[in-house]
Amino acid sequence: MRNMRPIDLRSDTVTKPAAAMREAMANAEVGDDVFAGDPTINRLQEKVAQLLGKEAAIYVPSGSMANQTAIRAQTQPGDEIITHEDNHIYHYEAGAPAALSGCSLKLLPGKHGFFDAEAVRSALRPADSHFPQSSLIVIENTHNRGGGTCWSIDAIADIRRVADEHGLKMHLDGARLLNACIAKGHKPADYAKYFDTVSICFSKGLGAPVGSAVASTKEKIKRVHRFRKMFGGGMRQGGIIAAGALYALENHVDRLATDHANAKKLATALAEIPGLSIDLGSVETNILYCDIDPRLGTGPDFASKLNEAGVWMIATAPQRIRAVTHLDVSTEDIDRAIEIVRKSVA
Ligand code: TLP
Repeated sequence: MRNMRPIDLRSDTVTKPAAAMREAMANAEVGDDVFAGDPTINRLQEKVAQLLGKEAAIYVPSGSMANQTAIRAQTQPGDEIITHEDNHIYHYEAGAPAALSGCSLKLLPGKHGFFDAEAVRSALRPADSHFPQSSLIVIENTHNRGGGTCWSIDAIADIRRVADEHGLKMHLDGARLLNACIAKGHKPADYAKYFDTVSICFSKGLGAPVGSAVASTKEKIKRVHRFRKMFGGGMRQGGIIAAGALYALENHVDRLATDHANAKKLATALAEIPGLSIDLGSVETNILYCDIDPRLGTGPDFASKLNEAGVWMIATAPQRIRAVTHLDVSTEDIDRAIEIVRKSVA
């Protein structure tokens, strides 16, 4: 295995720009984006706003900054954000809602990253000065720790009704929204219309090297712009990287279906290996979680064994590993990965 290229399934963030994307980046027209003068960033922002059916969009350096600027723009210190206990904003953003916006989180349980309108209703704080003020609901779609699962539009619409009754705003962490759209046959705007702010990432399944965007009304994007500056995310000749994002939007959306088929193929084969269990029903897009029987060691042990054998996955819990498919992993790589996992277990 030593001389073979490792199959990197740690995340869809690991993709590297290929020649055509690099060429688009090298040829990008640029300007100073802090003065709104970068034509490539402006073009990207218009395209994202249109895709999501919103008035405006803003390019930001990362998915975390997209979420955190959207949160800061729609909350006050002392507010409470209603979200799922497995959401990225809670697990993987370094405590940012508390640190950057002064907000606490009301965490809802639920299978696969989902919760319903009734759970939101019960989580709402009474209008009493003792309590934090419930002001924002954050939904993640696809849901990363839920297994790349896709929210139903009906469930979102029900939650929106509760939000409207009580004057709450809604943010969509759509880092992988386009995966959900490809899997479910929805348009991005079909989901986005229920949210005040929506983020999407270009550096996950879409395969661009850097960047995310937030879309909303013009007024709200002005606020997000202010917080992007405050959080240190103002960029100058960012058109170089925005060109990679534009290229990804133009060329890498429909091919997400291949990543989904590869994830399904991998999941189906791994589920047959004794000692590995996978909830196959939850594998709707490009992410799969695999529970490891303790007889095979812990999740981290098993991941490091696979790592040495040339298949890179990450442990996300003591007995759980994650694999994510993406455009730098072919169907042949998946076949090879399956063989390597089989041998490692044997
Ligand atoms: N997710 C990464 C890690 O941070 C866990 C991954 O490998 O999956 N929202 C969601 C749903 C995400 O999955 C991620 C990244 C982000 C936001 C943050 O994006 P970045 O890494 O660009 O800040």
